[in-house]
Amino acid sequence: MAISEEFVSKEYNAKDIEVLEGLEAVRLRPGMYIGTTGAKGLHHILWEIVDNSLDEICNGFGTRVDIVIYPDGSVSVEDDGRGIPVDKHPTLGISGVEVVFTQLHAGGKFNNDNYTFSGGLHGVGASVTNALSEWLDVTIYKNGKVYKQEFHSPEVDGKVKSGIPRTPLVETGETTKKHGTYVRFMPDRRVFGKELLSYQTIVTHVREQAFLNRGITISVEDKRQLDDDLNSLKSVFCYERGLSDFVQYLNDGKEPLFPEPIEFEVKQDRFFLGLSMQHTGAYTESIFSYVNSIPTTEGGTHEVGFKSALTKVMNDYARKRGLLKDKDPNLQGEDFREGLTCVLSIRMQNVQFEGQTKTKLGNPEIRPLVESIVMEKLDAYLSEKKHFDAGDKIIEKALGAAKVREAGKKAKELARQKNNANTNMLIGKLANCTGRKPELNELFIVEGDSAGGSAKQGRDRRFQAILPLRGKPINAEKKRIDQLLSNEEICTIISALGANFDTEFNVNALKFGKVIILADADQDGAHIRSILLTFFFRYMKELITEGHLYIGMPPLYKVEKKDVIRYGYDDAALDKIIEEVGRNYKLQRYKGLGEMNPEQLWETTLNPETRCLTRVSIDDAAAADRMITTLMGDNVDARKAYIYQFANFNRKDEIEKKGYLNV
Ligand code: TTJ
Repeated sequence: MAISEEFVSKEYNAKDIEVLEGLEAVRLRPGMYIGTTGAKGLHHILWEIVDNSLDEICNGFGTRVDIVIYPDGSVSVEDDGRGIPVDKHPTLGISGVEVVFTQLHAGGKFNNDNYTFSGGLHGVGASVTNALSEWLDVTIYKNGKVYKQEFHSPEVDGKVKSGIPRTPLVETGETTKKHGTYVRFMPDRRVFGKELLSYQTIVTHVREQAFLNRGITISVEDKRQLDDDLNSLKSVFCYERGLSDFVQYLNDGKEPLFPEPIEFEVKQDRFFLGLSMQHTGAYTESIFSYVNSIPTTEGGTHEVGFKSALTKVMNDYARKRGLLKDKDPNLQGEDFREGLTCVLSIRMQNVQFEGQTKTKLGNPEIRPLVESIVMEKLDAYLSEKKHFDAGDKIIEKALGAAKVREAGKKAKELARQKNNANTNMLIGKLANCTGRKPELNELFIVEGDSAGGSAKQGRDRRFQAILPLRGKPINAEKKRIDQLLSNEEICTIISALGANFDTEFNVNALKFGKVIILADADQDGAHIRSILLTFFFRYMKELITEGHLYIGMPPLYKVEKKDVIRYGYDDAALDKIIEEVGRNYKLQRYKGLGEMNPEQLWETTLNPETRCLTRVSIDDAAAADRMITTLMGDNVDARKAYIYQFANFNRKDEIEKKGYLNV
């Protein structure tokens, strides 16, 4: 558009000053608004846009949301809602469209009167997406007309003006019936580097949203990926039964104890609750809770209310049905949750999030509210004769769980005694260090005996201990605690750390200040890393929250030329090294840790002066846990791919900072 330069300089100057300051703050500190400028942040700016469309559709003003990824790296979101308001905002004096895309936190000012519940409550608004985009175009179909406006982030005098209008909002045509909003934007490479949108990540997120919002249709199309007929990769999600479809998806591959999930929905003026649950033969509980479509991974008052209602109603039911006798004690809450898959979704106003990852609902009034609703609805459900089969199956499962709980207690007690009395035997494999200051000591958990052997020889034994792992440790997610404790690798780790586990975990008793997971950079290694992360996340959380858990990063390549040796940690780093050393070099590709001799392992991976370590954050661990447990269903390939991607996530971040290592 030819008008743009003049337009920007003349008409928009004055009133945009404060706006620009707002969006420039986002540019200066993207992390404050979207967490990271890695893959997560990049997707976050897409969710900001998608959330707006979902809000509109979920409030009944449309039926579908379509997402398209283009070969140039841009992405579009379109809905068939009412269209963003185009008239002038009464106090700000600019169009509604401009408010949405240029005013920080416009969501709050703008949406609350229009919607009872807003999914984007956690969101920072579409203006943040605009601020972090090279360009953003919006088209609105409304009142029989088509409107367009463009924004961009040009560099002026060496400074980025972020998210300024490139054109005013203009009426460009007519339309008969079409209504809705279309937004396409280009995430800014100056912010996100070479990071790319992931079709798989978008599909997983969108599928979850489609489960949570029954009946709406969301599609994702990736025009970067074409099949032989030149059709792009595409998925469409629409679930008529919503939460129950979600539960059945989660239970895919498990054995449900009764055919139809138990489900109910309640709307009370400004509050909504939806619940679906079904037990399977599994031993773990999988409760997925959401507030305004945001996953509450750490639980909170709504989950507490649900759990206590479940315990009360089921004990009551068991007595009514004669499955518990007067003399029998009540079953415990955890008994009723063995093998439970449950999705709890509430919508409410004035949400307070708490917890380490701000994914725990804090509102105290919600606990009794959810408890009373679930008690009433679950009781009513189970009082129908046709549901006795489901009810009885749950009781039967809980009675079994109670028995195992007693057995588990004994196993745990036994393990504890073993840990205390027999530590030396159990940690026979551990090559301990000699240092007496736990906070300075490091424990390397190393994949494979041969790498373990090299590490034992290559380490500095004054402060580095090595624990080689033989096979794959048992997946903590899949097993009961007594089975977990019969796994030698798990017991060895618990003993070596010397700080007990589960509710008795005592971070102050740790024998090592740093616990470093060292696995190969292949899929097997990634799997082992994620199993260990899941175990630590579930049974030794403070190890992560207090910053003691690390991932070690062995190099993939060694380049040797005369007496110069350099190590590359990924392909890009290798290219760079080769460019720098010139011709006639010797290249070695490490397939695994086991291929390195003790000196090499010391130089690249053990030596604190030269190694690359990444501290595991609770966010990483929670994401691993969530992904491993759930959203992949029984799609083994997707699960593997995701685990691999996740497990390398740390690696990638670190490599960006460091690239390669010189010794
Ligand atoms: C707000 O209340 C009046 C009628 O329009 C409502 C609204 O803003 N609807 C709306 C916003 N529908 N879709 C959007 C939207 C869609 C995308 C793709 C991006 C953004 C920022 C908003």
